[in-house]
Amino acid sequence: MRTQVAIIGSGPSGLLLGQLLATIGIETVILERSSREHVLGRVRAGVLEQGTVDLLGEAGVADRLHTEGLQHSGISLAFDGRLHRIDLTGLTGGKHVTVYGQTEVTHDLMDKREAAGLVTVYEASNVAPRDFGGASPFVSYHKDGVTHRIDCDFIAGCDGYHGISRGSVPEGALKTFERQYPFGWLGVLAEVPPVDHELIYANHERGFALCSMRSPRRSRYYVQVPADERVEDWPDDRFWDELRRRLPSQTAAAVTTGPSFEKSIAPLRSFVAEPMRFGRLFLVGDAAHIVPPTGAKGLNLAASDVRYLFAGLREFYSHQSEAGLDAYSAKALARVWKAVRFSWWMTTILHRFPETGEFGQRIQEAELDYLVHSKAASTALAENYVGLPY
Ligand code: FAS
Ligand code: PHB
Repeated sequence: MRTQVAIIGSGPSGLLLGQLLATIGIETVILERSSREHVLGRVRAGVLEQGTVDLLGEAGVADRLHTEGLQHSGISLAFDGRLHRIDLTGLTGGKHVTVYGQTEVTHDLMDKREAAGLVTVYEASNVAPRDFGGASPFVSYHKDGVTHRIDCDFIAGCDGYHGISRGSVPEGALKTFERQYPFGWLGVLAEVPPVDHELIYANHERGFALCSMRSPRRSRYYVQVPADERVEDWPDDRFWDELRRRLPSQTAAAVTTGPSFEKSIAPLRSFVAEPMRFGRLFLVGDAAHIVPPTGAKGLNLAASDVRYLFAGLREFYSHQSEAGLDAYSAKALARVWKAVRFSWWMTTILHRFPETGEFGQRIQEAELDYLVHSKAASTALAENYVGLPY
């Protein structure tokens, strides 16, 4: 088989790149190691920057997003027993974010791809990018007991943090940067109305909590837990009690509880791999970088990588120029590192770090107090949260 761009991974990165390329007639094949159901069963991000919404529109998959997505003009920080609202829209000259689950984004992209009859090979095993150092790369994979080969012009490694693409890069060609956090996020989904019309990020001596949502009827909540915590030790009652203990009393009293239908623990880490291009292989999204979800940047960074790579591929196929492809890694990394910094900063001011002791606690309190009483500081948070320019 031959295609123009072989895409490894059917998450948001791979699907969005495939859809954008389809809009300009570039052929792709997506190779996914899991089943379609497994990919759709993952519950992850919830907040989209305007740039991500615009890119989904360019890909022709924003109809449901525009009718079901929730536009938010602010977030609240909870500390010292009260809520402090950050006016995202007022501080950024009219920008906002849209709350729309990654699961829905993935669903919309899959539906569009299938409607166009584009090829996604699910449950492909032993997927391997090959000969990407030269001009004739290919991808091999196993399916139904047969080894297959797809010759292509380019390979997009959209296979996430645990994928094969980054691991296929020659030894020594890659530099990585990592910070592990000593905690994770225990998240639940429940068919109950959200506690507030906007998101609430809570700093509390017992630990961080986040009140988010998926719709006016479906809530998404998180509490910080130790990195080695087990989800089976958290029955619903324990979760709801802990969440309410970390919120201001009025907010806690307004929480509607109910049975969770999804409950999982996500580890938190900051990770960047440099560079993001190796000949004809490009790393995209979580394959190249991971951020703690505190800044709601993971999915949005994947979208900005896709934007840059799509522009480079469009220039190559339309004008036989490699300038955009040559610039991809530096351009993507410049935006990645700003989002990594913001996500690290949001994580450090909102989570409990026992090892920093009383001094660290006082520094956090001073940072939060300054943040909500300084227009300059609030503006800096707001412009990063809604998304920096591309
Ligand atoms: P993905 O990991 O989504 O997709 C990669 C795909 O490649 C997967 O379908 C995988 O099955 C496939 N794959 C892997 N190895 C393969 C191989 N060898 N061959 C073929 N296919 C292979 N971001 C936020 O903004 N907010 C959040 O709250 C948030 N929560 C998260 C919780 C968890 C547990 C995780 C892991 C991430 C979370 N993220 C969050 C970040 C997340 O949304 C990612 O940024 C987003 O999924 C990135 O999309 P992709 O780059 O497509 O990677
Ligand atoms: C979510 O709704 O899943 C969500 C929202 C904001 C974040 C992280 C996760 O910062």
